[in-house]
Parts: sequence; C-alpha cells; structure tokens
Amino acid sequence: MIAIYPGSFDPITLGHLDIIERGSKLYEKVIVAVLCNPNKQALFPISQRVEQISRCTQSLPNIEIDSFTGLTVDYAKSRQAGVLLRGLRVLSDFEGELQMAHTNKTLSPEIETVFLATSTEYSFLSSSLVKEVARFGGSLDRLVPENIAREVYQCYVKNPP
Ligand code: COD
Repeated sequence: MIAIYPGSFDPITLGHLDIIERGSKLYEKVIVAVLCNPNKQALFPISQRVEQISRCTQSLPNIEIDSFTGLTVDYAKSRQAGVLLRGLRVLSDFEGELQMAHTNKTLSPEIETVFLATSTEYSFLSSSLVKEVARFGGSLDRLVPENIAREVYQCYVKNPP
C-alpha cells in the first residue's frame, strides 16, 4: 500500500521526520507531498522544501518526495495511494484534522486517513514555532536537522525582522 504524507513542511521539522520514518515502516512506500499553495506566503519556495526533505530522508529507501497543487485526494488517486498519513500532536490538532479527514473521505471514500500520534519529545513542535524561534535568534537544536537550521537562519539574516 502506498501512503501520501501531505503537508506544507515550511520547514521540515524533527516531528515531521519522525512521522516519515515511522510511516516508512508501515507502508510499502510513503510519498511526502508538499502542497504548492500560491496564496500562502512561505519561508521557503517549493523546490527548496522538496530538496530539504530529500536531503533529510536519504537513508530511507521507500520514501519519495514530490509537490502537488489542488486537492490532496486527487493527487493521492493520481499516485494510486490508499492512505493519507497525518500526525496528531495535541487536542487542538484534532478538530482541524478530523474535519480534513471527513472532507477527504466525502470526496474520495476509498482513501483512508491514518493518524500517527506524535512522539512525546516532538509533541510541542511545529514549523511556525521553528520560524518564531529563528526570528528571535534562538537555538533550533532538537527542533530541526542542523542543515535545515542553517537555511532557516539564513532567511532571517537576509530578511531581518
Ligand atoms: N509531531 C507529529 N506530527 C506533526 C508534527 C509533530 N511535531 N508537526 C507536524 N505534524 C503533522 C501535522 O499534524 C500534519 O498532519 C503534518 O505533520 C503536516 O504538517 P504541516 O503543518 O507541514 O502541513 P499542513 O497541516 O499545513 O498541511 C495541510 C494540507 C496541505 C495537507 C491541507 O491544507 C491540504 O490537503 N490542502 C490541499 C487542499 C485540499 O485537499 N483540501 C481539502 C482537505 S481539507
């Protein structure tokens, strides 16, 4: 079975990577799919996010990185995927995630959403938090891989707040 792990990944965090690694043990193949959303201002362009995720997942044999536009379920069907993989951190994630899962199920009943609970050490971690910490010069150790931290800091050196 092929699973899609869709998201913004702006930037990829250790929490995302934990879900990817654990998902890779459950499914034949996991396609990490970066949504291309021209209406949302992102820190990194799509091509750079795809490259960052590829770099961070090199050691995993059954991971593919891609980007997509439009509905996630349409993309999933185009890739013959049966599962949408999502991560759950805290109760506040649940409402939005459940709404998304029900919408996707209504649009495409044959595709299941599967949730993986966050690992305890990443339960607080989000891409927004990473950007906020970097904006104020805080340490990104234990939040993102070192090579990603460097690129995040560079954005704020180029565009100081
Ligand atoms: N631990 C565990 N899981 C985590 C962590 C962590 N520390 N951090 C993030 N995650 C999980 C998130 O809960 C999420 O499941 C996933 O990782 C990706 O997170 P993000 O923040 O990078 O991506 P999102 O949630 O912004 O992605 C939203 C989508 C792009 C999937 C969504 O907007 C979408 O499907 N858009 C396409 C249009 C569509 O199909 N709409 C209909 C569905 S509503």
